[in-house]
Amino acid sequence: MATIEDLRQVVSETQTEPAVVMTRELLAAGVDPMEILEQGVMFGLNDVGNRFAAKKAIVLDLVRAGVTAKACIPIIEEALPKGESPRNNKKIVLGTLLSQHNIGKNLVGTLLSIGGFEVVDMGEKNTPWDFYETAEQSGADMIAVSVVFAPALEKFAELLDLLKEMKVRDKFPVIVGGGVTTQKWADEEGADGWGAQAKDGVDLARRILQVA
Ligand code: B12
Repeated sequence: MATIEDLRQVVSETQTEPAVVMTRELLAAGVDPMEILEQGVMFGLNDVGNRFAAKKAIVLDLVRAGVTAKACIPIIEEALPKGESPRNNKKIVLGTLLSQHNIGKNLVGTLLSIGGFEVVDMGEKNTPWDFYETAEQSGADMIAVSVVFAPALEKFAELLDLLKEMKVRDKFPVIVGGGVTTQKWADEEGADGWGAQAKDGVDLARRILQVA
């Protein structure tokens, strides 16, 4: 039977079909879906990212890695325990700032929904103004931002400045995460919370919005 290490390997090689088959196999064998996601799919994606950074992979490899991950993730999401949390009346606006990378954002959205929150998914390539406008128009309780590549880092500072300028900084707590962010950076920027993993988004939202 395939192991999580095998799954990581085929994701790293961007072999979509074998990755899908192994994901199914691991789930059928009772392996924890979050473990499959984090140690199989995400580690494999990281391998591709590291090769790209070392100039041993090209953009097409990133595209293929994205396709492979996106084929496995819905199968894993299906297997996540659902309906454990009652619906709460808290609404969270979620999107990526600038970037096209939406795999992490989508995971955050799925887990927030499973966690009982209403998610307003703004999709990709948003500007600070998009976040502000959507939060106002939807009557959001919180903004969750996914920052996956470096140019978005300074845009995050712009978002917080914009919220201050519009006098809604207290109205919309802002949480952030994503591959290029760190706790230290988020603290320095003045974010209300930072998470390394998608599941941290749920803990942060519960704590900040005081939901049981
Ligand atoms: C797949 C991929 C792509 C795909 C994305 C497909 C898609 N639909 O998402 C495509 C081909 C589009 C792509 C394009 C590019 N990419 Co790219 N890509 C990747 C890759 C390999 C994986 C990204 C990913 O999905 N990771 C898995 C997810 C689950 O991780 P994540 O987003 O970080 O999310 C997790 C946590 O961070 C957290 N999280 C995320 N958001 C949030 C939010 C909150 C509130 C919380 C609490 C938590 C949280 O939860 C998630 C799960 O636990 C990474 C390498 C890597 N190591 O990540 C490079 C990477 C991100 N890409 C990179 C680059 C440079 C690019 C391009 C500029 C390449 C180019 N020259 O064109 C373009 C940019 C396009 C654009 N305008 O956005 C760089 C960024 C470097 C940097 N410092 O800026 C990376 C790091 C590769 C590298 N090592 O150089 N890419």
